[in-house]
Amino acid sequence: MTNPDAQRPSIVVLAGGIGGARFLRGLRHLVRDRAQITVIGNTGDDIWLHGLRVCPDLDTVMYTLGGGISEERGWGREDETFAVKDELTAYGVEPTWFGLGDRDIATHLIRTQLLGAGYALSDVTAALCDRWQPGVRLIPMSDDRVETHVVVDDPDGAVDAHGAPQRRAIHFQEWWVRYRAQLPAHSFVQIGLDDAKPAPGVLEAIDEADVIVLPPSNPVVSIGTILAIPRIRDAIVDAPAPVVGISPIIGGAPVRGMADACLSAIGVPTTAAAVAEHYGPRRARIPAGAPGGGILDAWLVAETDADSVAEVTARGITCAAAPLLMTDDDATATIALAALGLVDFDIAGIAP
Ligand code: FO1
Repeated sequence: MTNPDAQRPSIVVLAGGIGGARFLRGLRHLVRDRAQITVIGNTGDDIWLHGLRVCPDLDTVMYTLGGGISEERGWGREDETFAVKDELTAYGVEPTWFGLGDRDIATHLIRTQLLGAGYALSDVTAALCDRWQPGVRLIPMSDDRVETHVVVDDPDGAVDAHGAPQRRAIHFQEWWVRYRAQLPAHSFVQIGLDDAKPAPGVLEAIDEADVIVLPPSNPVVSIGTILAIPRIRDAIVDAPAPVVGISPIIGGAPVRGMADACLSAIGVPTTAAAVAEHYGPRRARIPAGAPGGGILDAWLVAETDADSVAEVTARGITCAAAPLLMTDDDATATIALAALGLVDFDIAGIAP
């Protein structure tokens, strides 16, 4: 029997794509209906493509929790075909480096039509989730358009008047998919960020949360982009709820994706401790005199990084090591339980 939401504890999760979605599936497996899970989804990866609005991270969460994800790719739909993509390629239509599957295109057609009719992205996302029933409340970080672009040396080798490489901003998806993040990123620029407002319900969810979780999503372009939306980071710093994160870096490398390329672009070492430092200890928890303004109360690292526990703890962040490979929902549920335990968040009846 599901308790009315008013009584169920509220878990708020800031999520990007594949890593965040996989974590959410294990978290849902852990709490079942004993807690309400609200996901604040990254939309900085979004792209207009062939006239369609594509929201990769929202769709990855929706498909993964709704049972429609391609497990093999981690994005897009299972049992997918790419006939439309092949036809577009036959017409010589660019870009050909981003594969929209035929089933996936239905989602983008509906989203584009509803956005065109004036509905907000958060309303459109709720409508799409009606079909998929992800078992969580999925809210985009903002209804405003925010797009991550990456400043790189011109891939075609153009140089400026002094013969230095010409710098160019390319869409995150071109950097991520076409160039596999192999072009050194000088910086990330979120177009539209300054004027973006948190989507309806985001600040309220943060303020009313019983616990806030940073899953092993990309700390720069996924969670970092959500935190960069004006007022979201401050809302988390000031929230009554404890904040716990799970390291996306194990043994000096990301488990999947290319978070290392993103971290090096902002001068953060690719280590579990450095990412914790990057998020920062929360004001109330830091030793007197140390720099504060962070958002982390606790940080879960992998067993291979157990030697960093003391360093993170010394920064005022509760830290422990545990197995962090999300090999299946049970393993991920165990990770979620360990993370929630670091901030004494216990849901009655949850068996370890
Ligand atoms: N990733 C790729 O590596 N190649 C693709 O062709 C590709 C297409 C694609 C289509 C829809 C979608 O929702 C995601 C897609 N992705 C693709 C993954 C996407 O780049 C990532 O999910 C995120 O943007 C990073 O988390």
